[in-house]
Amino acid sequence: MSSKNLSLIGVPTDIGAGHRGASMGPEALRVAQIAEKLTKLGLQVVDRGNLQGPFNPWLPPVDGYRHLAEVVAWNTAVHTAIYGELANGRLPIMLGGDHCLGIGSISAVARHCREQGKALRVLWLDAHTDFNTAQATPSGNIHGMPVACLCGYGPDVLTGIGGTTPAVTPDVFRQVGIRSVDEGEKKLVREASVAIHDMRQIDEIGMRRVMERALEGMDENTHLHVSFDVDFLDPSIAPGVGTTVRGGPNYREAQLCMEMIADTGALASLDIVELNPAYDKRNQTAKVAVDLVESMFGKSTLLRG
Ligand code: 4U7
Ligand code: MN
Ligand code: MN
Ligand code: MN
Repeated sequence: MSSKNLSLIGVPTDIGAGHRGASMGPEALRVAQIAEKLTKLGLQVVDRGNLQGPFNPWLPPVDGYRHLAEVVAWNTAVHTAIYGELANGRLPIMLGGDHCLGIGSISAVARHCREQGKALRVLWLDAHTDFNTAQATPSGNIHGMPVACLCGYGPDVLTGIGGTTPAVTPDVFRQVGIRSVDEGEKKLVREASVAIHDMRQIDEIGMRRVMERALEGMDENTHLHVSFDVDFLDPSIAPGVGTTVRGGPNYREAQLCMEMIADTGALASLDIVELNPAYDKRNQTAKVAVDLVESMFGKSTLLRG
């Protein structure tokens, strides 16, 4: 691992989502003892508390975007915070918040990699490709658009966060767990040649070979960023999300996915997003997410050492 000094950054907002409640995600992860559990693995963990931003006014979309100005404000704060942690040689873990915040965090990671001459790989664990545009979106919710925005398809105020447009090229992404892509979005991901490892591929060749492919071609110079949308998981183990899609990875498949991330030794930044405690029962989804994050940082690998 390039750094064992972890910084937790809470981003309590549901500004880009279609259901309220992801704003409670950071606290639910803390209640599930994310800091304590990572500390037990021998990592140095500092909780930076929460970022601040505008309230969710809960208005309808305007010109294809809901809450665009507020989404810009939150993502600008995220970009600054994540960039600062990386510049200090630390490993930032963003506790979301909805997935629109990936624009701020990944643009910061990309900027850091450019400055350090590092290669970037983004592992996007999600039921959705999040590649909608104002024209393609069925909802106007910006949590369905972060990958497109990062690749330069979106409003200038979002594609320009971090100073360079586009922040990344589509070839940095490997998407795993995909099982819900909108009609217009399908055309866009195909045109951009995003590498998608969908659920059918997991069914056909198994999580092990899917992850081998998704992690292929990385070296000592690669910064691995994981963007973990909790709706990646099957709703039977993770009901606490706003946008459940059945047929996701089960507990063992998800564990293997995380263990293989740990084995790369390249994990250098992480988003945990879309956790929605309003849909959860007894914080079980936060607990599963923390359990999986422990594996991502080597918990199960230690047993094999
Ligand atoms: B998430 C959706 F229409 N595609 O754009 C949309 F199905 O960050 C859902 O992956 C987006 O949870 C889900 O609204 C965004 C919908
Ligand atoms: Mn997502
Ligand atoms: Mn999703
Ligand atoms: Mn979602």
